[in-house]
Amino acid sequence: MSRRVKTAAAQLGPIHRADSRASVVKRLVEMLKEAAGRGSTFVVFPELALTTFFPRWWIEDPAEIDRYFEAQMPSPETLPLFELARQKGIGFYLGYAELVEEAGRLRRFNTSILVAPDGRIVGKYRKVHLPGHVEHRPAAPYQHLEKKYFEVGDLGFNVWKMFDSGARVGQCICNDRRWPETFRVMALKGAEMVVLGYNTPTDNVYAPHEPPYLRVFHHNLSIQAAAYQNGIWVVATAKAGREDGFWLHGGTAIVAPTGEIVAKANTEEDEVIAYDCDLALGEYIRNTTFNFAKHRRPEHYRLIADRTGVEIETEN
Ligand code: CDV
Repeated sequence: MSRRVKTAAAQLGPIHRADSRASVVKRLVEMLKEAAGRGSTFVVFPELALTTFFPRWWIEDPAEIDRYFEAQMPSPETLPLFELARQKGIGFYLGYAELVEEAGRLRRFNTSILVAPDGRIVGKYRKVHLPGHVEHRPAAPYQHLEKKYFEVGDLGFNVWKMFDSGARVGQCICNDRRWPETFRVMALKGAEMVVLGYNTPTDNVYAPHEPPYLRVFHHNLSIQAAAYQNGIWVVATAKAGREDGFWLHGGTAIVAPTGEIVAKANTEEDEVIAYDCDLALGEYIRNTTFNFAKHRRPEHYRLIADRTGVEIETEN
């Protein structure tokens, strides 16, 4: 059996604060239809794909905060996407803000799911590397309050078998892509493809001198290195454009295990890109240069798992 996954990345243009869930789901549905029409069997949507990137806003009213969260998945609003995907026999990745009651309390996560072509949710991930801050920074041009609105994900980095080909698919979210550990853990679990969504401001609020072109360069650098160093496909989908005036960069891309970008978006609007991903392509990389079993030396990597921050230790 051919081990290929016809994969689409469905980039979203801006979603404004006033936009309704129904209007967003309609856009997702349209893109899923387009992907299906182009023969794709897997569609990757962005991070927090159902709302504006609300962590840029300081919000005090708990009810207003919870308006951005999903207490149910699928919900009556998102069901049309699940139904269409099932009709078309398409799997998808979707990022959203998750509100859940667990261990007797309400918990909030920046979450993504993998949905099989029969409409079942087969995999869930909760974002581990939450960027930003907790406190209000009134002098900043905008906030980045992921650390206020979400808990650190507690599910780890995992891999799921999907499709008739049994493709081994891992998932992560946005800032996770900048951390090599993210991909290496999933590669050690046998991932052949890692998919992710992102919302990346074009300017770096912590380093205003950083030019916008470097933001896109660092995005590409991260996903291309991750693909090559693990011999895997990486699919990264943006929410892009100016949301209520705040600019998120595009750059949605499908990266081959060679590290080459094989498809990329060229707008900052709703745009579907697609590629027929041959899962066998990464095998030679995983069997040669990055044959983990043969060449890794975990005895020299212990510090990576044991230490979080830098403690200066020099040999002279
Ligand atoms: N949503 C994100 O995680 N955004 C971060 C920004 C803040 C740098 C990112 O890594 O793209």
